[in-house]
Amino acid sequence: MSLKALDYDSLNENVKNCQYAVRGELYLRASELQKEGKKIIFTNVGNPHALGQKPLTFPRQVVALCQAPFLLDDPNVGMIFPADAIARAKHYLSLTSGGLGAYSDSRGLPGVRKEVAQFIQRRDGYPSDPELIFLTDGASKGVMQILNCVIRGQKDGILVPVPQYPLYSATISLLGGTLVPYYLEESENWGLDVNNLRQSVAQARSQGITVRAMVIINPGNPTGQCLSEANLREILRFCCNERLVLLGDEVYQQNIYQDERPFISSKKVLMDMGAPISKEVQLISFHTVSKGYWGECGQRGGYFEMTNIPPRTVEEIYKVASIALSPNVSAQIFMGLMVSPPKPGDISYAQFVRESKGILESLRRRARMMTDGFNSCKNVVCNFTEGAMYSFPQIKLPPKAIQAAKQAGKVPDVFYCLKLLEATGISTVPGSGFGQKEGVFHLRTTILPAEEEMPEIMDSFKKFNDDFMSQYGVGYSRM
Ligand code: DCS
Repeated sequence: MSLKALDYDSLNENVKNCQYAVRGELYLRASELQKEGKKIIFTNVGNPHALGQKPLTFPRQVVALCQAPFLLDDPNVGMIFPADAIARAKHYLSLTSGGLGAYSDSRGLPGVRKEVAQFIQRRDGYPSDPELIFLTDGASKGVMQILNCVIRGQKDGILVPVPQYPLYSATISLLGGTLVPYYLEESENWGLDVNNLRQSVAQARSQGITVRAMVIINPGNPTGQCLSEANLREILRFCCNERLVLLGDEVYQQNIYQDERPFISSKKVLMDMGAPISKEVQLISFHTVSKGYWGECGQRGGYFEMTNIPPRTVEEIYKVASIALSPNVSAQIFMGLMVSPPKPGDISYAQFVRESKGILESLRRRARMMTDGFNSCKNVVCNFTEGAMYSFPQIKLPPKAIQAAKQAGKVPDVFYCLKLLEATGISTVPGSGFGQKEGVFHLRTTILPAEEEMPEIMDSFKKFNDDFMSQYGVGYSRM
């Protein structure tokens, strides 16, 4: 009997080959344990509100009013909502054609795209054109749309950092392209060495792969490093010479926990380099409302900005975006608010600053607590989380533990993370889900648990780890 299209054996192989560890085996087991009544600390996903982060007040007030515009006609509205929130809600509603229940243009509301362009211009000091900004349902959708335009088939390669956030590996698999890895140097604070890039490209080419684009994640996920300006310049020069499109994933640009290397956008560095390179390199930059001190993951708001992309290509990307009709309109308003928050003198300014600073300062302290906690554990070493939302310690698994994992039919880091989960309820993602060098093991955890819970979590991690290491002997597996 012939198979039907959605019988498992007849599914698109690209779908079956695609792996997404952030919601993989560990997550599924954690969900099961939770159903059985065990307390689980979900540190597998960078989902701040799920771990208790409170939403910023002002943007929620504005969007609440946009969702329920009849409140604006209530004579008591001013008793619940500050005047600047009311004014902003009216402003955003005036940018829509029928409120939040109406589709917008598939590139997003022109008025919000203009606000995004103004934000980029303020941030970078260079003009930004709203026509080259598309609003998306989270950064993920934008990344998928762009990779879809780039990848023509199996012979097309995309340079992706290893370790990487698996949106990239998964989407490249889904689209039937080839991932070309370049390794970040753990011993250099997860720095990016352009010589590694050259080697990766040469090797891919020798296998008949056409390398078409390069992904950078800055600040890094899962690795947490912030790229220096000099490094970004090298990368842009490399992309120019190799004729690669640069996909700059900058979703963690607000999440910076050190002062030596503040965030600097790829667009600014490119423009600073001047002609001819500033007119040559094709760059797509991504941003989101899911991260930073906003953490509004569930709203699904994002944008991408295109630099040096020919108008006919922009038209094609517009067409692709149009198939999905319209990004979420409420999320577009969150994006508008993120790029134009309350200003000094506004009624809500002080509260907004207090809330956002409070979150960022606490994240900075948590980044430090986690790194120090991991580094106090037996056979664990961890680079400081300079930015983003994750800690990515290396776990030096003793040979006996590797043996035990093999016997259990598990990848060694999956084995370790499962044991950690069962013992402590801490739900992490094994390093193999992000890619790592052969024979080296990691785990990723977010730095998002509530600050007051952090000492207890790190104590319980340390106890588990040190017992585990004693149980399996103290040998080192690192080659
Ligand atoms: N890019 C990077 C580097 C990310 O880490 C994420 C989300 C995204 C893009 C997509 O975000 P949005 O689609 O929500 O805008 N990070 C995932 C992670 O590693 N944990 O949680 C989600």
